[in-house]
Amino acid sequence: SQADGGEKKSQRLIVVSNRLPVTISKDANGEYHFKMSSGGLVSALSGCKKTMEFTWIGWPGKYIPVEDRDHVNDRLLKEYNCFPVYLNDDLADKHYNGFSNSILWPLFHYHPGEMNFDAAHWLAYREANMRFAEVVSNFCQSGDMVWVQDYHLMLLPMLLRSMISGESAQGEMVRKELGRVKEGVDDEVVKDVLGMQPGVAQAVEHTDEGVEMLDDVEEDGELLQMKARRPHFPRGLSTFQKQEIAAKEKGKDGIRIGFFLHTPFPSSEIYRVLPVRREILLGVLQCDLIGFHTYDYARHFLSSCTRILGLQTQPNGIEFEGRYAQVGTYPIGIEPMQFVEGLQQEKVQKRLKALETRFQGCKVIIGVDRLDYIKGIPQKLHALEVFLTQHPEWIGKVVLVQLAIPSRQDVEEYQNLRACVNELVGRINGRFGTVEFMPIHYLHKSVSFEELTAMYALADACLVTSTRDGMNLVAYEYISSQSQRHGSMVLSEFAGAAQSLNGSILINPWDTQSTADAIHSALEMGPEQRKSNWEKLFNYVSKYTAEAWGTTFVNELTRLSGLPPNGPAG
Ligand code: GDG
Repeated sequence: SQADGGEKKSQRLIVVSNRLPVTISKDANGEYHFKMSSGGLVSALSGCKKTMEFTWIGWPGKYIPVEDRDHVNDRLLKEYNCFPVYLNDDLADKHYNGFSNSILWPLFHYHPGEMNFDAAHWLAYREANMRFAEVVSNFCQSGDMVWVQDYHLMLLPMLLRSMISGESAQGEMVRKELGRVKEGVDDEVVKDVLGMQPGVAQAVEHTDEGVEMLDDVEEDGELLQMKARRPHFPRGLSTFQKQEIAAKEKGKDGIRIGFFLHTPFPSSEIYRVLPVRREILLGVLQCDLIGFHTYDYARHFLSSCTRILGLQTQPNGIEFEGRYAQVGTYPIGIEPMQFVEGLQQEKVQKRLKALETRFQGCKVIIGVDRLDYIKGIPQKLHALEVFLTQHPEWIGKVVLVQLAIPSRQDVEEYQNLRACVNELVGRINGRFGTVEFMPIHYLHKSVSFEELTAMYALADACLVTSTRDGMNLVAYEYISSQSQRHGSMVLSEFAGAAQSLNGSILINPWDTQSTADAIHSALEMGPEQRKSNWEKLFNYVSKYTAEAWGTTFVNELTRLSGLPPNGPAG
């Protein structure tokens, strides 16, 4: 929208995540309704939205009939800056529940025993990443920044690079497995363009200017084949340089791609269990910037690249096919003011008073976790049981309010966990409970933001016992809600947050005795110590916010050119 053409157009930022942050519903009259969700990522991007032209691409979470899509797409884009990637239910299920949550999720959290590798799920993962790449590549223009989120989309950077340029990233998967070279095309030509991703562009014949090819182009929902031309490349160019030349012809050069992993990246000794370990690494190596929550995760990623791909790495990145993928640490945060201000609401204050009356004379420990085996809920319950056994004077004087938010209920491991936790809660309550008193208040449901804030403010301690956790934002939220009480934060050393939240009581959740001891210290800690801990913690949480995280990552990505810091090697 530059009338004079001289003004610099604002930077475009495209964020890609598995789910769009919008929930779509259709009422009895056939009318569509949209509701924006308020997740962490939404607030994290609020800073970038102020200075950039912003679009969010993702799966809308629901099947939309083809005839309704024009209307839905239009409203999503105009009202919410969102653009959908449609997946049918079967593909979405195999991609999300199948590969993402039954293979990558357990493996990245050091649960190889829970990993169910199934080739059909891998194919679905690839296919879904392909669909995303098609939508993003159609959408993006020269100079755009594309920021890919999380483990559901680890092949997207590579597929996107191939599509925007027609020049394949050297990923073996793209070359061999996705190769859908049309029959009947001259062998020599096929060889010449094998670097391109067939199925996206197919070579037809050589001309003086380059290679004529047929490009698959989607128009009005129909797949058309259009003639396009790929230039002859001078000898000795890296894949990166060829990609840029070819992309320029299509008006899609200078596109920077970032990737952020919200989970841990495991040690290479665990990562190498993955049957498709090469493909996943190659998938993200076409990025300009790859971000992790902690230094350890970044280091594990780099050492996996060395051990599995045989690549040489630098402490801050890795050169691959002429492109430099910078690797860095960007610990996420929250918007603490949402909790500080939320707590001032009359409704929340009223609820807090009611809860305080209900639990008078009794200390409250809060646990808030998705019901996921990485959150160490059984470990937490075991530690509470040991604590109550060794300190019977606390029976009747402390309760654990454990919120377990239903999660991924279609996956078998989650159903097993649910049964296990039900059993433990029943056993412990049966053992220590009386008619008047139960030590564990267990809720298997989600609660409103207001209720959650009131519970955070009520609690004298918060207990996070994850056996692995990318970061853990519950700890941040509890700290933000404790300006009055200065409650103790008991935090697993296996949560990324343990690297940042200095002032917490750190525990190893597998060490039941130490965890029980930590519960004891948390409850008995004097007000001065609690205050000084809380001040340190709140200081950190206020400084390293979600918005700061988003802005820092995007600013770094803006700065990068794709070239190695000291020019191309060799
Ligand atoms: C992944 C990584 C990383 C939960 N129940 C309710 C509710 N919540 C909100 C919490 C918090 C969020 O859900 C949970 O965030 P976590 O960070 O603890 O965990 P994951 O969902 O596993 O997130 C994690 C994160 O990505 C970000 O990178 O930190 O390590 O696993 O915000 O408040 N909110 C409301 N009602 C509930 O019942 N309102």
